[in-house]
Amino acid sequence: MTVGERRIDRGRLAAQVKAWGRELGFQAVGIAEARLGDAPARLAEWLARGFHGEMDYMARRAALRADPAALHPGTHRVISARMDYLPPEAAGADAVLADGAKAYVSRYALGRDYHKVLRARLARLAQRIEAAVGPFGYRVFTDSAPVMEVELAARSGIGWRGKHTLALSRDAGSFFFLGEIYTDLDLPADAPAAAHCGSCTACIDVCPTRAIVAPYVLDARRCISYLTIELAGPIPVALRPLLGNRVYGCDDCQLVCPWNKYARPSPEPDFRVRNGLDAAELADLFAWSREDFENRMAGSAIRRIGYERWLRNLAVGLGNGPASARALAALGARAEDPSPLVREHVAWALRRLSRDGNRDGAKDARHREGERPVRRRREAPRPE
Ligand code: B12
Ligand code: SF4
Repeated sequence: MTVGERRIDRGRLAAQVKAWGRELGFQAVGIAEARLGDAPARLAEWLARGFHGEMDYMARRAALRADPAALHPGTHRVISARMDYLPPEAAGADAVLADGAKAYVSRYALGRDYHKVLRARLARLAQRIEAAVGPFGYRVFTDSAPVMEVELAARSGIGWRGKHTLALSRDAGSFFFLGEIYTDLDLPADAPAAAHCGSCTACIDVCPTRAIVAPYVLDARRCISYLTIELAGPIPVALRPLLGNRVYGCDDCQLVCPWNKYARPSPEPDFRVRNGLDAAELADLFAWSREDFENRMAGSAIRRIGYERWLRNLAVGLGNGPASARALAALGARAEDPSPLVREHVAWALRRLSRDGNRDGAKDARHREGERPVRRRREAPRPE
């Protein structure tokens, strides 16, 4: 291919891009054609069914999402990159989920906000390409742009789409972020990833809120990740008991997945656990002032939801936990909170704890009426 005046060996450049990506901290890099097949039609159906809930941005920017060249004119190929995020030293997820006095924070949010990390790294990768081929058209994205990231990752060979809708890889499971470089370079595209879920339905069966309504289809309005992060107002009362102690996101559908036996700890210092968030007590977090929240969550993705939503989620966690003197005192101290949102969730939690009586010492708060037990990761299917 020719870039400006230069003749470039496309195959060699593609191999270099992947090697540079690994040097820059990505665990895998793949290249896809900038086409999405029938994915935009499925996106349209998902939106038509209202599964996006209050995420208006998903509907507003659907046309750009459906066509890479509409988002960035001239886009011909998409370089997709994977960065693993499991912090090596984090407390075990199952143990935290089983302890109703503790707060479960999704593994992806235990360290620094990944957006900046990935965007900066992708920009450096693009600069390395530019140094080799001269000026070329590109734009980098991760998460917050109208890009069908999982679809593009699957098409670039990075991973197949699991039934929980996330990208999965045979050698890394699914605990990774995705980012892309949209480019006008005519790089050779990789073969799409083959699927290896077989007949396994562990992720669908384990979901506490039954949010995966069919294989590959998620009703976000029921997903704990949506309820604790995206939803601004009150959490629907019927779903509150099902949240257990999950106060920021949810990992259940990934924790149960047999392929996550192969998930690897991230070498990225930015993803190391901060503020003891891997195994903090709900009551301790609930005692943070607004200033504590702003200071301690600076640089964390959690800061984006703001103090009120954070307290709302913690109140639900406390209401689902043991009715210990600590929990009751923590909730009582916020019964007159200035925020109506927080007050209402605190009142709900106090009613729930008083209804259930003093269960001080109860370890697992999830085995109550109407709640689904969390299952351990399945052993089957054997990797193909
Ligand atoms: C909106 C969003 C959410 C929403 C909705 C999630 C969803 N599944 O749609 C909420 C808030 C619930 C959410 C939660 C989470 N998210 Co999110 N989210 C996104 C975002 C911004 C857009 C996703 C999207 O386009 N959804 C719209 C629907 C229609 O798309 P879809 O699910 O891919 O739908 C496809 C399938 O239904 C498929 N399909 C339908 N029928 C069939 C049939 C067959 C046979 C097949 C093969 C496919 C198929 O076609 C559709 C179109 O492609 C992406 C970033 C991005 N820009 O892509 C991150 C992203 C998907 N999220 C991510 C993460 C990490 C999470 C959480 C794990 C965070 C957490 N721990 O709480 C959870 C996981 C929940 C889950 N099981 O999906 C990562 C996933 C990385 C990975 N390994 O895949 C992404 C890619 C962000 C990133 N840059 O890393 N998320
Ligand atoms: S993240 Fe949790 S609530 Fe959402 S689909 Fe997965 S298991 Fe269900």
